Amino acid sequence: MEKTLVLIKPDGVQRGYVGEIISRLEKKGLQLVAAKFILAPKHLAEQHYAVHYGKPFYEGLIAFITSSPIMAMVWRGPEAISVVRSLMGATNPSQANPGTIRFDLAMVVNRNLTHASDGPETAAQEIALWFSPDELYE
Ligand code: IDP
Ligand code: MG
Repeated sequence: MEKTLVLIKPDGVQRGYVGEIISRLEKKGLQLVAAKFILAPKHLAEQHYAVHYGKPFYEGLIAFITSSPIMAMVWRGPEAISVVRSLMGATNPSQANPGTIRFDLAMVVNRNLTHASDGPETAAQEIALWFSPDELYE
C-alpha cells in the first residue's frame, strides 16, 4: 500500500488545525502509521526542501518551517500520495478548490498549512528523512 509524508507546518500548529487536518485525512479513510511533533533542525529542513534551493522563496521557507514545532506524519492507503495532495488542494490557497484544506483554512502561498509528498520517489525519500523504519507502524 502506498505511503506519503505529511507535515503540518508551524502555521497549522499555531492556528490550532492539527486536529482538523488529521481528522480530514482520517475521515477520508487514510491510515496514520507514524507521527512526531518536532522542531525541525535546519539541516533536515534543507534536505527536505532541497528541490527548491535557489528559488526566491527558499530562504523564507526554511526559516519558517524551522521557526516552531511541526507535526510530521506518514499516512498510508490506496494511492495515498495523490489522495492526500487532492485533500490539501493547490499550493496557492487562492487557487485551491473549495473543500480542500488549503482553500478552506488558508489564504496565502507561504502560509498554506501543509506539506505532502508529490510522487513515489519523493515520498520514499521524505519518509526516510523524517522517520526511521522502526517508527512506522503498518
Ligand atoms: P507544495 O507544498 O504544494 O508541494 P511546492 O511547489 O513544493 O508546493 O513548494 C513548497 C512550499 O514552498 C509551498 O508549500 C509553499 O509553502 C512555498 N512556496 C511555493 N511557492 C511559493 C511562492 O511563490 N512564494 C512563497 N512561498 C512559496
Ligand atoms: Mg512540494
